[in-house]
Amino acid sequence: MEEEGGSLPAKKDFSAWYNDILWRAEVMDVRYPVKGLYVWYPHGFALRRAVYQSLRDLLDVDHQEALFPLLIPKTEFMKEAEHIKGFEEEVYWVTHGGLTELDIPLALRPTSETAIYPMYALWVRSHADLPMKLYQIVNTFRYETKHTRPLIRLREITSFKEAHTVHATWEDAERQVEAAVVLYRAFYNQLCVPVIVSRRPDWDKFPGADYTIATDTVMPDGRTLQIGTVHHLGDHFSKTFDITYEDQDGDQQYAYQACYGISERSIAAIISIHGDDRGLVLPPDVAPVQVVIVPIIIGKRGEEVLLHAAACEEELKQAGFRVRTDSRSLRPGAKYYHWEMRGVPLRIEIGPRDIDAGSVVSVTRLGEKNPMARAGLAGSVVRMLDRFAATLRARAEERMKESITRVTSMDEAVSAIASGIAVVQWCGAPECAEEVERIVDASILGTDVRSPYISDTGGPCIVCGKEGKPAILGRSY
Ligand code: A5A
Ligand code: ZN
Repeated sequence: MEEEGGSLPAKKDFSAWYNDILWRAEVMDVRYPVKGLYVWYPHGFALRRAVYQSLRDLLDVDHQEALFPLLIPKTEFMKEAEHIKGFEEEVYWVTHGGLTELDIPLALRPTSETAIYPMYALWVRSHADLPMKLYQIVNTFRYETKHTRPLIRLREITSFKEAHTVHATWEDAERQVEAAVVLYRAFYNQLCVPVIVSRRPDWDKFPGADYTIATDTVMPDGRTLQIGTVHHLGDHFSKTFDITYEDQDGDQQYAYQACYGISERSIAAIISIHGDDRGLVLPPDVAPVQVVIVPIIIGKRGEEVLLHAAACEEELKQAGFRVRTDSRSLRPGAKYYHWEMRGVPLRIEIGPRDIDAGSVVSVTRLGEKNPMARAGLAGSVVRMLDRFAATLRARAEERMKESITRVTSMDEAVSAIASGIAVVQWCGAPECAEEVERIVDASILGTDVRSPYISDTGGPCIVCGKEGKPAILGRSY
């Protein structure tokens, strides 16, 4: 067994488990000698590729992929006042080319509004050009001062998907915000990761936005993780960058914009929410290996077993599965351990007795073991993986539900936040937010909460007693 470095800590010690699983399952190597920068191992990168393929497929329905430069001239970066205020402490600057000081310093993009919008000013001409919906998947750099963590808080975000859309009216941009929320829900549904959608308080919105809608999930330790945001930018940037279009009457109008982003936090969520004491548990849609075939070579019928395994592999490949046969000369137990750690949803074991019985043995990553008829194998695997995904989804959904508690007192809020999200009534006043945040040592994450578990039942603000609305409170990563 691969036990050189001891074994994976139990998941109930989440922080130790998370740090350990990243290298044991060969997702990330954290030994790169720059803080906040990490290295994708091939297995992690294959997972990333599948996750981002699923995101691309969803976006490509009505967006187009493009690619803008990494470097942004200071003169462009400094144009939008709110945006600068929000990001100035996080920007890395390139000041020299070799030994020569640059006339205009260049920012490493922390996000690409100020790289993209000067070009949009050139590209958007008339109402016929709208809506314009582009996205790119790039690396961005943020000099984060909070504790950095692999996949969660990075200084180089390697997998930043940012979409930037342009519309004729504020209402059109608002509809796009809603469409983006639907898209992110579909994305996280494929990852079997439950999300809670809410509107960030004004002081927490994206720098330069009218408002921000966020999707959060709850991690096993009860802390929340923001795994996607959608921003209505109003006309703030179009006025700054002069993005105008000619309307039907021939008049020049400022455009309205939206933007929305997702990072490799989506992968942190998959790992954290589904993984267990034995390693990763990957949703079938994005598992780099969906089915692993383990030939059980005992006695004299080794050749025959390998031939059967190869035939199964071929059949499953033809059916479109990502499948591997592990014919290394290791004990079956060592192979099971290896592929369980890496999260493979389904294992198929084939030995001489299975051949005689016209069947194989299937074992899901959740430990469900069944004989499966050799005939019609691909169809059985489809059904098994569908059921597996449904179970993952239901299990995660149930935990999410359990981690949300409606409370009416500060004491209740404190205990709810220890294991998840507290829902309080809040009047909307910043003073009341400050007060409750101070007492319970957590943040108001959002209002206008969209979750089947949280309804607006009315009631007084937890601080001042005036009529309030539900707000979610939690400690976030
Ligand atoms: N231009 C818009 C889309 C934007 O930059 N929005 S954002 O700042 O909210 O980032 C989008 C998403 O990227 C966030 O919701 C969060 O999930 C992720 N993200 C932000 N900073 C990150 C960091 N330092 N490391 C990893 N992911 C990060
Ligand atoms: Zn109040």
